[in-house]
Amino acid sequence: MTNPKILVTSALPYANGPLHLGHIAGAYLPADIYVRYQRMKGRDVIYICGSDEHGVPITVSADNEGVSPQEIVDRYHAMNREAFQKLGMSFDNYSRTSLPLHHETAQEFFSIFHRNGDLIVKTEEQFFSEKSRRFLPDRYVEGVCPHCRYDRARGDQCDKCGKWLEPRELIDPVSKIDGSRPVLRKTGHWYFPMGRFAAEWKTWFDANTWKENVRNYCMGWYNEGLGDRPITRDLHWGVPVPLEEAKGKVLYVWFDAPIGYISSTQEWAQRIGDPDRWKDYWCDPETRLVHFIGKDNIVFHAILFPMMLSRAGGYVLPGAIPANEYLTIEGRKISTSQNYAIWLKDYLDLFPPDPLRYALAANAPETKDTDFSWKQFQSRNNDELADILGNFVNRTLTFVHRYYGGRLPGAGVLSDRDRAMREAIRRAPQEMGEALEAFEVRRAAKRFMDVCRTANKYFNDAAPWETRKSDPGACATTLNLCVQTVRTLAVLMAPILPFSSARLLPMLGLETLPAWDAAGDADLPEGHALGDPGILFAKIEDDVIDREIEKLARISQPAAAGPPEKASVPEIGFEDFSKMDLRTARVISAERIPDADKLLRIGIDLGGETRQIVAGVAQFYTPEELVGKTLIVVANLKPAKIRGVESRGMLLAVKTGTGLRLLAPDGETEPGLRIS
Ligand code: B3M
Ligand code: ZN
Repeated sequence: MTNPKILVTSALPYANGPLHLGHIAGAYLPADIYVRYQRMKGRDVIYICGSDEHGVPITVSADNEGVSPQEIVDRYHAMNREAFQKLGMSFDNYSRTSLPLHHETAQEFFSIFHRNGDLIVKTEEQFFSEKSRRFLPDRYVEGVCPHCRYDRARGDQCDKCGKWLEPRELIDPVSKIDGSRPVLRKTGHWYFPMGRFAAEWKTWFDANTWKENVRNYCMGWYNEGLGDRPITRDLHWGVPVPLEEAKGKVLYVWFDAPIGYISSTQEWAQRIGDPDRWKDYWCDPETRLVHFIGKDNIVFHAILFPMMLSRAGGYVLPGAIPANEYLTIEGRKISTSQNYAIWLKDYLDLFPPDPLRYALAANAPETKDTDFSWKQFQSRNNDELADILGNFVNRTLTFVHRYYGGRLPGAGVLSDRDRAMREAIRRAPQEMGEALEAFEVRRAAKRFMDVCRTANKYFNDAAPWETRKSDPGACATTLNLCVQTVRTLAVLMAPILPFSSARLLPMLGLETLPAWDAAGDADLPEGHALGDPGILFAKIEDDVIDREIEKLARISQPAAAGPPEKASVPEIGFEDFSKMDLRTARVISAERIPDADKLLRIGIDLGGETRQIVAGVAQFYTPEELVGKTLIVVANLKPAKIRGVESRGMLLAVKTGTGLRLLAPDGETEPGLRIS
């Protein structure tokens, strides 16, 4: 096979806030693992990213803090770049879209389309705040989604159903800056007529294989009609539209941001002193362009950007889009507005990067949402990294130091067991590589740990501490194979656990890491001198983990009436279910809580015991209609304070299209009965 060029991108994170584990698990870590693997395969790969510094997410953050957008992007660009670096993200370039180079490149695209007649100008009515005297594009307006009725849909996209919206489509729109009801006002904008290019796009799209979520989202949009999409905005922050008659308008952030991949590559080429080098990747149809993104970005990477590249002409189009699903934390959806997240920076202040890389890789949200729990993280570190991988490496290296003076003993005749071990490490690079080529980092991580398990078991079964006396030849063979296996593992672990691999190298007495394809060669010579052994993974104690769990539990839930959570729900056994103390409860009192228009303070009778519960049902029930009802409550939920009011238990409810309905037993029922 020839050596294809691979151009890998990760979504440019908005520089309006810190990164959290949800970001990392999806668009970043899997990409870094993939890229590190490709480099070790000797492929011609570059990895491009940078901060997305435009758009309403930035200006809204600036408005909220009362500072300039520049101040926001400077702060978070620096912060995110540093956190990425500490996590070991190996970008070839990490740029930012506020750079003049990016502005020029983005404007160039607009100008090409403008010149070629690929844009339409339309004057249409758009939301305007009379109170603040300004237009309200995109996220400056929120309202009810016309498709799924989610009540906090943003003007550009609904977070719940993922549909791309125009602010005008929202039901009950409200201005985010001043809470006013916006009015419609005429303004002229440039539109990219996606519908006009749809047939051409479809032919290209159908000729490729795509991940299922990418195909499904795209076919959904395509079937609804792609229409004309406005690519300019009435905003003061962004890339100015390069036309005299467009003063005061900027390019839509989703028009300029993907071009950021190109300008970041241009910046890289300049930095390495070969300014045209970016074209080797972007302008070669043989390049494999791979976009790692989250599923909410699919439409932009699989439809809009390929159309832009194709209309501009001469650019390679994406060959793979490994779009990830979401990560939940302790069973709950991440919410930056409620501060419910694990921030990468906070993690890195407490723990080394590798255990997180491994835990997230082993549990990557590839085909469905997955959950991160601190307990599972602890177990991945203690029971897998430390007890299996770390233990195998440590017992092997210390044994060789103790009994062979730190020099590799030679192997004699191989037994069946030895041959099986030898075969396992010979096959492993290929097997793990196949998973990585397919962007399946979960499978790769699992395959890797399986090899570690096999190795650890081999050490146990071969029992060198016994054969050392009874059969020294067999003992030497075992240790030879174990050290060869440690060498194999040092290579295989490098994409996922780069820091640990780098620490293992001197312990193995090696200066450079063997190439991926040489990982299974078992070619360390007899007598090879090992370095000093050390501990690769420290165990994490319960109290450290418990503190983190506590921290998250203290972040209060948005009352019972939050939006339905799309969290993936793992299977549980009956013992898990029976941990929940679900009971019937009769409402004996209910009243509004001052200054909390969604909450009711509810007194319940639990069959002899009375309690107070705070529930977010005030918009759906009056206090009067609740009193006397028999409902269902989780009686053993940890007490919590909601808006300063103690709540002991939680009412069960479902969110329907129109609001919230409390659950009740069918027919007359006593209070306090256990549900089973
Ligand atoms: N900044 C959206 C996001 O962070 C956006 C990605 C741009 S990729 C060109 O979800
Ligand atoms: Zn929706």
